[in-house]
Amino acid sequence: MDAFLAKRQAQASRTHLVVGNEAGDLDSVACAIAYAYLHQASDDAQWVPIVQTPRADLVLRPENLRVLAHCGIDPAHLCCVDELPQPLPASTCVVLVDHNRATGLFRDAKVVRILDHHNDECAHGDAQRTVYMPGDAGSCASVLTTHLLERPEAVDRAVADLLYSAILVDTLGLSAHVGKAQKCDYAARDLLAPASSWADEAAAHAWHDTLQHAKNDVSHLTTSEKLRRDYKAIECAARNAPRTWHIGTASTTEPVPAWSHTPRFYADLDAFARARSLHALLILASYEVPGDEHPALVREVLFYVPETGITSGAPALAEALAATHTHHVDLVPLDAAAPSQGWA
Ligand SMILES: [Mn+2]
Repeated sequence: MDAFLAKRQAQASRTHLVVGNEAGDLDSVACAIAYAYLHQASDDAQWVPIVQTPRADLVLRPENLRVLAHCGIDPAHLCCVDELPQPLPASTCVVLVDHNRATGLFRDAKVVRILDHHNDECAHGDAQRTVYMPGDAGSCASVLTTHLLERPEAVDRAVADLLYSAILVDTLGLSAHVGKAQKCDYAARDLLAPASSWADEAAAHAWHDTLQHAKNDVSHLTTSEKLRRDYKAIECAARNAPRTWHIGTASTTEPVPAWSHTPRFYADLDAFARARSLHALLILASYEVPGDEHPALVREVLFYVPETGITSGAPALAEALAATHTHHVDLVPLDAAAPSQGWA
């Protein structure tokens, strides 16, 4: 696997790219590598897996590095987004994994294939698509496994380990009570586990704990690094000016209230939002707390609007969100610090 990646990375004409989403999570990285690897013999095209993380930021995801090391993959042999020519050659073809609308550098590339598990934005009408709803697959690695692995008994151990690790991380260890794991994920587990390093359930649990621990240990990161770790940009059409809202979402595993009271928290949020010309920045925290029988999953959202953002519409939008009470969403106010400028 590592030799394959080194060869692909050295390829001069990178015109066929398998691209994971811009958050660069394990699911995206594993799917991009696995897709390229699985198609090396069966396709005319030389697919190059792309990690949508600048090389310097690979260290922000220790769980990814942990899995790569386990699979014998040297991160130096991966191709990072900041190592591609800008703009891309006009002949560039792209396979999207773990998202279904091309972003950034890939926006105008020819998308030929999509494998995903997010709400389908129905972009790239010509592409061959295998897009599951989030409620039907907890991980893109599961979609890829159930659709592309024709002979799972012959699957390479490194491929099985990459995909199985991504499924474990995305579904919180395939836990039934958290509710992220779906039928597709269990089916993928059944295909991959026997070929992987964690054939029995106890070993898989232990591996998941190791990865979760690596993922949650963000204590050494600055606020800007925590925001960059799992970041996505969204554009929303609006009826009034500025017509297009630029919204950033930063997913974290750190409780927001305590974090918001740390020095320079809002100053760092503000600098982060302004550097990306954001109208609003959302921090989406999700983490487990001990429960009566099982750990419970807590989700928090902090909505920050810099002074230059959509301050007039922000309070109304936040109030509308806060008024949402369904069996899925039951928001209660957070005990977070207030910013001295901007709005949260
Ligand atoms: Mn995913």
